[in-house]
Amino acid sequence: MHSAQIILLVVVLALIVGGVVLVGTRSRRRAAAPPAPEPLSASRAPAVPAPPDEEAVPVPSKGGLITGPEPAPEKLDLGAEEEIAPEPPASIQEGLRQSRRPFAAALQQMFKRNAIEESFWGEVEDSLILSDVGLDQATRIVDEAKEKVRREHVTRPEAALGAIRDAMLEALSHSDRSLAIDGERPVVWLFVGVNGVGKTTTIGKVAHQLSADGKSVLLAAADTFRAAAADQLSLWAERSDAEVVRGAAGGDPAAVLFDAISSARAKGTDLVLGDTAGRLHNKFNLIEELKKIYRTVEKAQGTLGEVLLVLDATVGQNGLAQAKVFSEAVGVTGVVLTKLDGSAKGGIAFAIEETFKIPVKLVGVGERIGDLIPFDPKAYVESLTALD
Ligand SMILES: Nc1nc2c(ncn2[C@@H]2O[C@H](COP(=O)(O)OP(=O)(O)O)[C@@H](O)[C@H]2O)c(=O)[nH]1
Ligand SMILES: [Mg+2]
Repeated sequence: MHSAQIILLVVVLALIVGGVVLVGTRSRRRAAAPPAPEPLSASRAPAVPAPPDEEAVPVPSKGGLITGPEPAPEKLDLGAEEEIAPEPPASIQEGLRQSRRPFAAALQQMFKRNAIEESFWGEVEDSLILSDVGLDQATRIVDEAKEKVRREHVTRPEAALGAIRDAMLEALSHSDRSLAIDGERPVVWLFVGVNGVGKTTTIGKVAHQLSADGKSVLLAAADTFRAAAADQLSLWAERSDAEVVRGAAGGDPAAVLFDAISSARAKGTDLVLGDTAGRLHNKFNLIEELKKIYRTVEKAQGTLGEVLLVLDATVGQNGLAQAKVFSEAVGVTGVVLTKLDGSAKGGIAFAIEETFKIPVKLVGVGERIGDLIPFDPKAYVESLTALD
């Protein structure tokens, strides 16, 4: 063998050995490497596996529908059981603890002045708008308070607070907020609204309160669009001592409601609470489905008591525009304003009544079963304007 050949052989051997060592090190490294972190979404995975048929339901592409933000992952875990244990009664003051701050804080600043000037009113109006009260209502409240202050020759800013409170209360004082509970059995309440606003949770809370008041309640799982929705409702039924009627996932929601009302009629149940889908393949389907569900109440010989539009206080005024389709599809009798505890602004009840001309009847102030209270305008206005 020539020396050149020997050198070549040595080089080739060296390359082969080096390669093997490198591959070995790599694979050892791979084995030793810590597992890749779970994607963030995994930690928020639903408490139960996603229903198998969820894939089968075509999910509309972005913007194709009337929905709010992408729905949160299905959450069947309704909270630890111990949370149901004795809990302090929910109150609007407690619920608005977070949201009253901006408006009250702005008022507090304004009241540091010596006299009421034109700019004072401009600032009140601005802070009302920033608190989600809505332009029209803010203007009306300020005009009215200003007029009252002028009539009464008030000059000190603190004295204007009463006028502002009166004007705010006046804006909310023309509604009948009573709930139709009595009537020929079964009285039916339907809950409509965008996905994720809190329909199913509200139904659970309402069922709990009605049951506690001695009423017999049956829940109709007419949101068949999301398979897990019926499970979620069944859990609430268990917790609130109510019955539940459910159909096949993806089945006809109106048929579920029909069965529920028929069953309630047979048993003499006082109330049927109907859950509905907040999202369908497209806007047309959603409206048609809602109308069909609405007509079913009569067809099944139930007494339509309430059609409650559920609105999420945290989505602000854009959410109201998206929810309008529901009030246009069916005759809504009242609004349930949920998540007021999570709203950083709190004044949305004014804008809702202005936009929909429908009274806010109930307010959700938390996720616990007792966190639903009747809407009391006086307590609401006092909470929004409470100076610390
Ligand atoms: N903080 C708070 N969360 C709420 C309230 N009402 C509902 N939620 C939460 O909102 C989420 C969506 O509720 P869900 O009832 O499933 O909405 P649906 O899609 O309209 O039926 C859940 O995590 C609920 O616990 C409320 O008043 N306050
Ligand atoms: Mg639901």
